[in-house]
Amino acid sequence: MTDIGGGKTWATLATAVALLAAGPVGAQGQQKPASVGKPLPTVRLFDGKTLSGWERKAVHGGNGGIWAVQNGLLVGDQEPEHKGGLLGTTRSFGDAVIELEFKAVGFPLDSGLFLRTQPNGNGYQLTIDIKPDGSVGSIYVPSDGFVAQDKTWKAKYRESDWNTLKAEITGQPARVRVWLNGQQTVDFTDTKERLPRTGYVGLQVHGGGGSWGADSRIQYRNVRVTPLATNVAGDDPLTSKRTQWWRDAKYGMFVHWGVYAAAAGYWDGKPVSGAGEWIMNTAKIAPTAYESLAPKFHPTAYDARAWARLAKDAGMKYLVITSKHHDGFALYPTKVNRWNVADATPFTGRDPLKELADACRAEGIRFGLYYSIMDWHDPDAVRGKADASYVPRMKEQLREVITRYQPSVLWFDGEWVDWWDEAKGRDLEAYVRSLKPDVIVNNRVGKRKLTDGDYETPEQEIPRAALGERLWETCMTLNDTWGYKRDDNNWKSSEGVVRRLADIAGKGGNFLLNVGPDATGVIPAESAHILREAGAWVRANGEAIYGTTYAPLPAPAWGRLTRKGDTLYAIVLDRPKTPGAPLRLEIADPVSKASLLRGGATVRVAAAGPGAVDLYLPEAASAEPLATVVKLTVPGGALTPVRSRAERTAAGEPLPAQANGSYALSADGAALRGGGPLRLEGDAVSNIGYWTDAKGYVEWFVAPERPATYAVEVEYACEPGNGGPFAVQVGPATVGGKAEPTGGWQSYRTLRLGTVSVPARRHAVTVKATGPFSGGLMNLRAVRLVRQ
Ligand code: FHN
Repeated sequence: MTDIGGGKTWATLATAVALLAAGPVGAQGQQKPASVGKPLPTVRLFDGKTLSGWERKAVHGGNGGIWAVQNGLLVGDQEPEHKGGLLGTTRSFGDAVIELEFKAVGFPLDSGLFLRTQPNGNGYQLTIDIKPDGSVGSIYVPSDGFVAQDKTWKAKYRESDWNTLKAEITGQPARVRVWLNGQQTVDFTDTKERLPRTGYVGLQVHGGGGSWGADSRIQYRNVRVTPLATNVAGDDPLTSKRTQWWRDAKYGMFVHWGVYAAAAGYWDGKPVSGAGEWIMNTAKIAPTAYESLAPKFHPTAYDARAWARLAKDAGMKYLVITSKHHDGFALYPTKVNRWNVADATPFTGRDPLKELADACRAEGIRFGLYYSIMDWHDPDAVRGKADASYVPRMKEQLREVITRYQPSVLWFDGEWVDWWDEAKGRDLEAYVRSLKPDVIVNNRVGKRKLTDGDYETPEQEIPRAALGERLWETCMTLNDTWGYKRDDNNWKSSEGVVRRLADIAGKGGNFLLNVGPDATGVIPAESAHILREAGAWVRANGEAIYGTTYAPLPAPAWGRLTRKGDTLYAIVLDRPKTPGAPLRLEIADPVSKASLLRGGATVRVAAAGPGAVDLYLPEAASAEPLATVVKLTVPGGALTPVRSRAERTAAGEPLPAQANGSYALSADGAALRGGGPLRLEGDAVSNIGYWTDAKGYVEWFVAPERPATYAVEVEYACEPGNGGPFAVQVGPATVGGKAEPTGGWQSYRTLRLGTVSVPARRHAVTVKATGPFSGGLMNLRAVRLVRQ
């Protein structure tokens, strides 16, 4: 928290004051009153007994301040050397009303309330200060110094007595209103839109000033937050009954089917690159020419029941099929135009969507529909014409499919066209919800804003970590195309499917995995085989997937963790190479019992130092083909968050060793240094890529308790024509190597570089280029320090 020192801060203060001069900010119509959403159930942030739901945030050079529960009160104090800190909620909030009571016991050095705070403390947040001069009110955003400060605002709080503070923050740009003891003291709008849409709520105890030991405590009680609905549905998708089935389902089938299947990736007898369903665009085919595909779309082998049964066998709980893709072809008999299966193809008298909707219901699979806003076939689906003619036609088609097939999910796409905007998105969302209030809608109904629809839609990738405050679903192809292409046989393996599902479930997301049936109506045999093979595992271990969410624990290198109440599921994707060797699990809470999910054989749990246990898999575990699930009971269910490896490395903290004293330093725990395009990427397993700048390097920290010698191994991949010399430095010791091509950016191999010996202390471990290299140095997956 910068005191009003820096010039820059002065500048913004000046503007802010100017703003104020205009009287309560906003009176001049600067701020459009944010539409305050419907209040959702109030959440008690402080239960009067524990600090569950809170974690100390290392900001302002402190480690979070000293926080304790005393006689039902939340008491904050600064650390020695006047280091201040923040106690933040583990959950993030968007639009909300925060209410609390505070009492300044001694001489609180600048305490206060933080809103929309970013996990890493970087970036903007909003601070409502409780100042030593007894005033509450100055609002400021870091690095801009004081945004606004004016005497009229500085309502005085009652010293050594309880005060009520209420803050409401809504919209983007954010509008903030604050009441002290019922009197409004602030009405501020972040016109520069610096504040993010969401962030955690923080209670601050500020360091500096006053001599340590002087009573600088602040007491809080009755701390609660009432989230305000920001979505059209007017509820909180994270917790509402409306989304419960979807959150529990975790795994669904995506179906891309249409006349492009008749092209199968070819036009004029020539293969066309890119995704099959994009052939009209990629091959620049005019609508009239493209219509020649329709007569070839005659799916006589179409068996909707078989599709629904395959989804079931795969362990999938819902299915989303393309009712209309970008080519505008409607896979159902629409009355809106003749470019549909009934009027344009020989597949007359049948309604593929009706048959599939019925089949899904018969198999207990939830039915959903994909609909493309972009439409290459409709001449009015362009800027300037769409609003008047195309959008009404689109709405009519949506009315048709919603009323006829009652989809549980509407999966919009193609929203990136320049004639579509947020307002149209909210209008369309309100329209489809008026037709089916409980429908679940993805964020592509609008412009993928955090307030659009119910969930995020990462495509062909898996987020690095749980998104926490937002539902999400990764959609992915089984090969490299969504629509059928007869030559695309780059299939993922069933093991790859299970690993991705475990990774996604371990981050609290859903997985929508695609099939592209051919023009006869048959789902490619390879797809069916992979889904069934993975499905055997999913159905046998479903308890560890369905109805679970993520655990606030670092994902182990050997697997993924899901959680349901006080049960933790450890999905072991890589069993120990050395028989009988344990698996190290970082967890701060006691594990009362552990067993194999399948068969129930006991798993021995041994303490492994502070914040970790070792799991010893019984023989029976090796019977599992794809992955083994260990079911652990953590009494009380309140898992103490353990920070991720990346967070600890970012804080310069050493990562824990494995049971055998070795270190597995994975890409997702590294700090990326030196700037440049270096980045973390990859889907099921992360790697560091885009290593094209020699200044870029990666770093971790280790701290062996005794002097140690390690064999250094590097797991990397390198495309022909790339690569070069590099070195791994472990504290004072360095070993060098050369990243030779490995056959491709996804063909990983392990390179043994030699051994290093280091004393018992904290060491930085870095990987740096040591000479010129062509293209990219390597894709780095992990560095292993194998204890000798
Ligand atoms: O362009 C489409 C693509 O064809 C496919 O439908 C995917 C599925 O999520 N969505 C779009 C690309 O983002």
